[in-house]
Amino acid sequence: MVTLNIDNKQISVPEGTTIMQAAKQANINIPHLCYFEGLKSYSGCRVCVVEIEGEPRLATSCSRKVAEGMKVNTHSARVRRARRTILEILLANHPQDCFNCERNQNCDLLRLAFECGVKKLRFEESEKRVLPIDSTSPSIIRDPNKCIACGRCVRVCHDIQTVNAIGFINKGPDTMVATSMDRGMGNVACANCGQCILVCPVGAIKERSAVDAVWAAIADPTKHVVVQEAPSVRVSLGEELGLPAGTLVAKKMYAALRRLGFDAVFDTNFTADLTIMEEGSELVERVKDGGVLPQITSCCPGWVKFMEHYYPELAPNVSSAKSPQQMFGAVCKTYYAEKSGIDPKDIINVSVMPCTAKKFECQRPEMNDSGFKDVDYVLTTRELARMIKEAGLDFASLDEEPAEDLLGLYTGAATIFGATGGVMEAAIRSAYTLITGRELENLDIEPVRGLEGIKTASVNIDGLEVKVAVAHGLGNARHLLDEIKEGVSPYHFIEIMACPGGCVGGGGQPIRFDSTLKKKRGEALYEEDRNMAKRCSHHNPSVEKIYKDYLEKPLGKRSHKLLHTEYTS
Ligand code: HC1
Ligand code: SF4
Repeated sequence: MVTLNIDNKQISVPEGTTIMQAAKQANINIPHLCYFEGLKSYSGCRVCVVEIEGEPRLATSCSRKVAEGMKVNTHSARVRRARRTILEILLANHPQDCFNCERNQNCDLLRLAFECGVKKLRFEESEKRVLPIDSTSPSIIRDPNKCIACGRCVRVCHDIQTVNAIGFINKGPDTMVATSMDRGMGNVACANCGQCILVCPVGAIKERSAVDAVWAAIADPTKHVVVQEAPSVRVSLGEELGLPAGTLVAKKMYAALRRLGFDAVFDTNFTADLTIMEEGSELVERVKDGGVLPQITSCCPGWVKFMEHYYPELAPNVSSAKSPQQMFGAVCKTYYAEKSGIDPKDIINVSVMPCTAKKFECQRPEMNDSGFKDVDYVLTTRELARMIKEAGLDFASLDEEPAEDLLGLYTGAATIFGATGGVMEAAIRSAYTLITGRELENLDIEPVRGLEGIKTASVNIDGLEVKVAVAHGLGNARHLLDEIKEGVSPYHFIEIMACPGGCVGGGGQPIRFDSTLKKKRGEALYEEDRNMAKRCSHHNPSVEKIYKDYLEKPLGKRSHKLLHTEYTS
C-alpha cells in the first residue's frame, strides 16, 4: 500500500493506483474529459491536472501513479487557472449552438466550463473550423466541428470493439478523428454499434434520428402506425424520464406510445420468443443432422456486420434466424395485416431499440420478405424519450396499460434477451424441451449471467453434454471466433452481442457515465423474468397461435421465407 496526502486528506491505496483513482476513493472528483472509466488513459486533454508538492510542472492525474509521501493539491490556484485555460481553448474551437445540440443538458464540456468557472469566451475572436458532417452511415452522424479530440470514441472502437473504424489523423492543433481515408462511417468496417456515441462527452457523434419521420407517419391519416419495443428498453427508458435506473416501465411505455398516437402497440419480446422457437429448432437440427457447429446467435446486427467484415468464413455458423426486430416486421406486414384486414402497404412499422445498428439492419436489402420494407423506422431509447418529452407526457404518472395480445404477449425468456447471456439462457430452456419433450427443472442458468467478458456452461440434455459460450463486446467475441477458425472450439452454441453488457449497454441507450447502469438494467430484466408465470418461449400462447394459424411449424416453409435470412460473406 502507498500512503499519500490529497487535499489535506491522508489516504492509503494499492501501489499502481493513479492519482485520479486515489482521489475518487477519498470522494474527490477531479474534473476530466478524455479520461473514461474502463478505457486506457490517454492524457490528451490535460483537464485533470493536479499540483504535486515539490514538482515544477502540473501532472495529469489520470496517468500519474501515486507515490509514498506524495502531497497533491487537486484545485490550487495554478491548477484552476490551467483547467480554465484548457476549457477556454476547447470552447474557442467549438460551435456555440448548444440550444439545438443533441447533448444539450448532458454535455461534459458545458458542465465542466460552468463547474470550473469559465466566465467568458476569452478566445472568441479566433476563427472556427468548418468541416463537412459525416452522414454516410445509416445509423450514425458525426460532426467533426464539435469533436474535442478527447479520443474516447477512438479508444472504445479500437480497444473494446477491436473494429478500428475511426482513428486520429493529423498532428498538434490539427489533430482530429476521422475514418480511414476520410471515407465516412458508412463506407468503412463500422459495426454501427454506437459505443462511440455512449462515450462521447459532447455532441460530436449521435444517432441518425428517425423522430421527424415517425411524427410525420403518426400524423398521416392514411397510415396505420404500429410500434414494437426491444426487451431492454423497458428497463432503461425510465432513466431519461426521471425514474431510477432499472425501473421496469413496460406498461407505462405502452401507455405513452398510445398517447403519442401509435395505432397498435405490440412488443419485440413476442418475436424474441418466436426467435427462440426458430433458432432453438435450428440448433437441434444441426446437432442431430451433423450440421455446422457451433451455431452462433444472429439477433445482434452489430455482430453480424462485424462477422461480414472480419470473419466472413464463419457465416455458415451464424443462425439463419432473423433478429426479433426483423421477424416482427415480417409477420406484422403479413400475418397481422391479414388478421386485421389492413393493406400492408398502409402499415408503417416503427421499432424502439437500445441499438443504433438496428437502423442499419432494417434497411438491409434482404429485409423485405413481407413484400414491403419490413421495419420502416427505428427509434433509439433516447429518441423515444425525446418524443415523450416533446409531447409533454408526465411519464412517471401514466397509468399502466397492456400491449395488444396478438404480437405483444411474451414470456420471461424473451425479456432476458436484453442482457448478455439472455438469448443463450432462453434457448437452453426451450432446446431442452424440444429435444427431450420434458421441461427443464431449474430455469436459471446462472453461469451465463453477469458481466464477465466470456462465460461458458455445459448442460446435460439426455446424456448429450451441450457446451455453450457467451461473449459481449466485439473484442471478447474475437477470442471465441478465433477458436472456431483454428478448429479448437469445444462449443455447440455461442451467443454474441456487440455491445458490452448486451442490449442493456446498447449504443442507443441513455447516455450517463455511470458504470453501475448495465448491472441495474440487467438485474431488472432477470427480476421481471423471475416474476412471470410463463418463463419459456414455447409456452407463449401467441407464439402457439401464430404457428397454428399461419406459420405451421418452426423451420417450416412459411417460417423460412419470413423469419430466416442469409448473410453477405
Ligand atoms: Fe436487443 Fe434483440 S435482444 S438484439 O439486444 O434479439 O437492440 O433489447 O431488441 O431484435 O428481442 C436490441 C434488446 C433486441 C432484437 C430482441
Ligand atoms: Fe466503432 Fe462502433 Fe463507433 Fe462504428 S459505431 S465507429 S464500430 S464504436
